[in-house]
Amino acid sequence: MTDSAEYTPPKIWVWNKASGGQFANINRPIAGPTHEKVLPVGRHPLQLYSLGTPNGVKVTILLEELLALGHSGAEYDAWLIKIGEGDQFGSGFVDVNPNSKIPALLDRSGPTPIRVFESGSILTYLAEKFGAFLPTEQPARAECLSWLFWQMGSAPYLGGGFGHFYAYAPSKIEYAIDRFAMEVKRQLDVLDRRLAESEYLAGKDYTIADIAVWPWYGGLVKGWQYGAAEFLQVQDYKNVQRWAEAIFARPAVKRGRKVNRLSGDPADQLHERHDASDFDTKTQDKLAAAS
Ligand SMILES: N[C@@H](CCC(=O)N[C@@H](CS)C(=O)NCC(=O)O)C(=O)O
Repeated sequence: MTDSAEYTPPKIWVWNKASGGQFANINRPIAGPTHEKVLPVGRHPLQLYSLGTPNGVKVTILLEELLALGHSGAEYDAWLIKIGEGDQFGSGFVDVNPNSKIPALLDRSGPTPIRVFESGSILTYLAEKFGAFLPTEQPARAECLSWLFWQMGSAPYLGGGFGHFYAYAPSKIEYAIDRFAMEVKRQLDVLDRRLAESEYLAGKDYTIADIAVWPWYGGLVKGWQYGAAEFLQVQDYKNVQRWAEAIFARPAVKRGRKVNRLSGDPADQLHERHDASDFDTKTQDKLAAAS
C-alpha cells in the first residue's frame, strides 16, 4: 500500500492490486455472479438470505416482532449467507439481490415469488404486508419514513466511513478518522435531540424506524461496534442510551439478534432459523451436537 500522503491518483483507475484491510477479499469493481449456486428453499412463505450484521438483524427483529404479535404469515426460514466466503456472489443470491449484499428476501406466499432487497425496502414491504410497525396516519407515517431513510443515508458514514477507517483499514489515517468521527458524533447528537423530545423515533410508538436505526446506533452506544465506545464517548448520549436499553429489553429483539449471527457468545448465535423452537436451548444443544 502506498501511504495516502504520497499517493497521486493515476489518470485512470485500474483494478490491479488488493486494497488491503479487513474484507478486502470480497471487494470487486464489477457486479454480477461469480459462480452458479442455487439457493436453498424451506417450508415457510418467507425465505430470508442473510447474516447477523446490523443490516441483517433489522429484518430478523421485525420478523420476530411480527410473529410475537400473532402474524403467523411471518413465519420464515433464515439461511446463512457467508459474505466473507463470497456467498453473495452466487447466481441464486444475485437473482434475489442484484446488488450482492445481505439481507435479501423472497416472499413465496403468492402465485409468483416476490424478491425484495435493501433492508429499508424489506422493512417497509413487511410492515405494509402485515399492517404493523408503520403508522398509517400522518404525521407519524412521514416521521417514521423520514427516520427510516435517515438511517439508510447515515449508516454508511458510520460503517463504511468511521468503522472502516477506525477499525478495518490497513493503516490509521488521521484525516479520515477525524472526518468520520466528527460526522458520527453529529449523527448521535441528531438522534439524542430527537429522543429527548420523543419516546421513539417516529413518536410514541415503536416502528420500523427504530428497528432500522437500533442495530447501528443502539449497538454503537452499547459498545458493540468497532471497540469505539470510549473514543466516541457514547455514554454522553443519554437519550440514545435510554432508547437503546428499552429496545434491547424486547424479547423479539433478543431473538432477532441471534439469527444468522456468526460472532460473539455462542449462546447468542442461531446460524439458521427454520422454526420458533430453534431458539430453545435444548434444540440449540442438539444442533450443536449434530454439527
Ligand atoms: N444498503 C444495504 C446495505 C447492505 C450491506 O451493506 N450489506 C453488507 C453486510 S452488512 C454486505 O452484504 N456486504 C457484502 C459485500 O459488500 O460484498 C441495506 O440496507 O440492505
